[in-house]
Amino acid sequence: MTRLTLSRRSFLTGAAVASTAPLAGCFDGVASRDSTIRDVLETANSLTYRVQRMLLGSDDLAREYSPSEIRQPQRPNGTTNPGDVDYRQLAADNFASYRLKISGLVEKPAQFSLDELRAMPSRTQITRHDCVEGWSCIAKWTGVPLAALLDEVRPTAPARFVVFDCFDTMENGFAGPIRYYESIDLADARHPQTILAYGLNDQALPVSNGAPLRVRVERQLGYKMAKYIRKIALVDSLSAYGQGNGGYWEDRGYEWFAGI
Ligand SMILES: Nc1nc2c(c(=O)[nH]1)N[C@H]1C(S)=C(S)[C@@H](COP(=O)(O)O)O[C@H]1N2
Ligand SMILES: [Mo]
Repeated sequence: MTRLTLSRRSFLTGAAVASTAPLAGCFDGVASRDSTIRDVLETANSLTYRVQRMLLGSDDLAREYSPSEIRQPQRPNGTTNPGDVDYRQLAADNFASYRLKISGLVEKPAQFSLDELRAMPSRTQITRHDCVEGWSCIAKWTGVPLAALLDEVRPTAPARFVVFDCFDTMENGFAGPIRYYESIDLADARHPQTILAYGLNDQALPVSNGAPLRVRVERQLGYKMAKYIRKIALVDSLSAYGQGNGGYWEDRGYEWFAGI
């Protein structure tokens, strides 16, 4: 039981205290070069998906903060300006011709413009984003609950995962550039705080933070929160994507279930 109480969130908070950084700030560089903290984080990674699921309960909410606790802009990380040609064209007209396509194991595949998404019921939440590198930011996110979109497209019985396909590519290898992608299970997809965000701190979501649409999965680490969402698919297996581990970073060794 002791082991289970060692959540990644408490490690991150501990790291912040140790470095005397303000508790609610962006802890830039706190852990990125500290191998001890890094090792501890990787130990926390070994908590299994099933154990974390049991502990979390399906609808427990991540902590939400007050506006006064937003102390700085959300620190852009990873890709901050995709070079993809289609993306550049969409960005040039402020994403007016962007369409979010949802397909795969659904009864009613559909696509949504940004205006349509903005017209749907929205949710705003002030939450803390924890990056595996050891920094955190508190920010206010506004978007459409993913559950509402799932209700529209109606996943079929075999659907187990939601896969987010992104516009940005991460590196050039022999096989060409690799697109960022991520995935979550339906329990997280339907969680009340899981939103496709188009707003950040009362402004339109900036390109550096994932415009036009990025997912918030508040009970998991930052790398789960795909930015620059190109399309979404409902699937029964993750094997067809990348190396089959469910995400760009998962294919490079990170845990698929990155519970905090
Ligand atoms: N498409 C895409 N999504 C991404 C990334 C990325 O490089 N590309 N980086 C991830 C990581 S590691 C983090 S910490 C967050 C950073 O989000 P931010 O730039 O809004 O802070 O986005 C995540 N989602
Ligand atoms: Mo991250």
